[in-house]
This record gives sequence, C-alpha cells and structure tokens, in this order.
Amino acid sequence: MNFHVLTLFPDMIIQGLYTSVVGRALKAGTIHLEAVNIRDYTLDKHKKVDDYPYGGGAGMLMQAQPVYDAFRAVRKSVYERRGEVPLRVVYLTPCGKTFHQDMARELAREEDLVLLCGHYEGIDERVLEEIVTDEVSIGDYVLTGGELPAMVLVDAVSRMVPGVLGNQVSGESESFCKNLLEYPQYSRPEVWRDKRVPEILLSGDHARIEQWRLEQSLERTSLRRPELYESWVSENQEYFRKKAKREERMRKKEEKARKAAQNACIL
Ligand code: 6GU
Repeated sequence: MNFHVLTLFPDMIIQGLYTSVVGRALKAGTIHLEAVNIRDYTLDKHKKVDDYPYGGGAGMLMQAQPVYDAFRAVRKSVYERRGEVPLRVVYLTPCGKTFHQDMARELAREEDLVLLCGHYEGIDERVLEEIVTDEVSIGDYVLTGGELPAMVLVDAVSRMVPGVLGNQVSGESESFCKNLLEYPQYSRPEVWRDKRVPEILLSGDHARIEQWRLEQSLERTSLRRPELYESWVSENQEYFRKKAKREERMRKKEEKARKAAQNACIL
C-alpha cells in the first residue's frame, strides 16, 4: 500500500508517522509513504501558494495550480509504475463524510491512495472538482489543517493492511467482538493499590475467559455507546438465542441436581 500525501507541511506527516507500529511497517516496507510538498510545485516566483478568496471573507485560500501540479506529479509516477489505473484521491475536510472503520477497511484495498491536505480557509473549488474522488472528515470539530486527519487516516488504514500488526491477530477480528468496544485488560502485578485482577483471568479456562470478555464488551458498549449496542444486537440474534438456550440448559441441570439431592435425603 502506497500513501501519497499532498501537503504544505510534509515534515509534520513524516515526523508523525515514522513512529510506533506504523513507523515500523514503513521501515519494513510493508507500507510506503511519500509526503509531497505542494509548495514545490508553485509557478509563483515568491513560492506563494495562497491568495484572497473572490467575494471577500476571512483568510486565504490555497490556489488551484500548485495543488493540481503536485497531484499530476504523483499521478504520473503511479501511471509509470502501474499503468493508467483509477486513483482514489481523498480530500480531508470537515465538510466530508465522517471517517469510520468500514472506510478504513475499504481504503486498505487500494494499492495507491492520494491524500490531499487543505490549509488556511480551504482550497479553490475548481481543482477539487478536477481531482478529488472522496471527501473525508474525522469528526465534528474544526482543525487548522488536514494534516492531523490525514495521519489519522493513514494510521487506521495501515492497521487494516496485512502484515502491519505483525503476527498478532488481524486488525479486524472476525469474532463476535467485531463492532463492540474493547473489554478491560490487566497485566502484572496481580494486586495494585489493593485492586485485584478479576479472578477469572487467572483461571486458565480459555472458554470462560472468552465468554467473560464478550460480556464485558457488551456491557460497556450498551452503557457507553447504546447505538452501537443496538446494531450489534440486531445483527447477532443468534448469540442471544444460544445464550438463552445455554441458560435454560443450566437451569434444568440445576433443577435435576436439586431433585436428586432431595430424593437422596428422603431415601
Ligand atoms: Cl478532515 N479537516 C479539518 N481542517 N478539520 C477537521 C477535519 C478535517 N475533520 C474534523 N475536523
């Protein structure tokens, strides 16, 4: 997977991403990242990339020409490597569709992904019309530029690329826990400030531990993200049917044991 980030602040992208898990994947060559400085493509003799908006208003706009030429340079190198394939170009903007795990998963299937970061009050609409295929926001708040959102997107998409998370389980668990919040986790020591690790986690009973974790996830999700919980419940009716059956079986078994004990007393 190759990320091409068009930005006025390439150092910010490189510094932010050459760290931790994504940094390791970059160094290992599992994913690739280039940060293209839009300013390098301006034809203005003073290296200017912005200008006042027509019609007035606060701030400056990024001009079309340097953005377009930076994009064309990236597209040319992709075309030389792969032929004239269709290219996804994601513009990071608060006006975009809100970023979501499904989007990360879908974008991870692209071999090349171009990310366009705006700054100032935005970018001349004409170049956006010309090159952008997707507009993405990372949430309902306003940032000063698209660099942090681009880094968020690169991180979330990278961890969906096979090999980035190493040999631990894949970024997308196929199990029941999908689309639920994480269960609580504990590491050594067993007691910290009088707080014990939940006993079940020390039991070595993997089936019961899995069951406990799922229940913790469900409880957390229902309390903190009721809308996620509701959609999980409607997509996992089978889980509740099995749980009800399991509980019914347990009840019958206990009832039988109780009766047997009673009979034993009578005899
Ligand atoms: Cl993608 N850009 C900016 N500037 N602000 C944002 C955003 C993007 N997503 C949330 N806030």
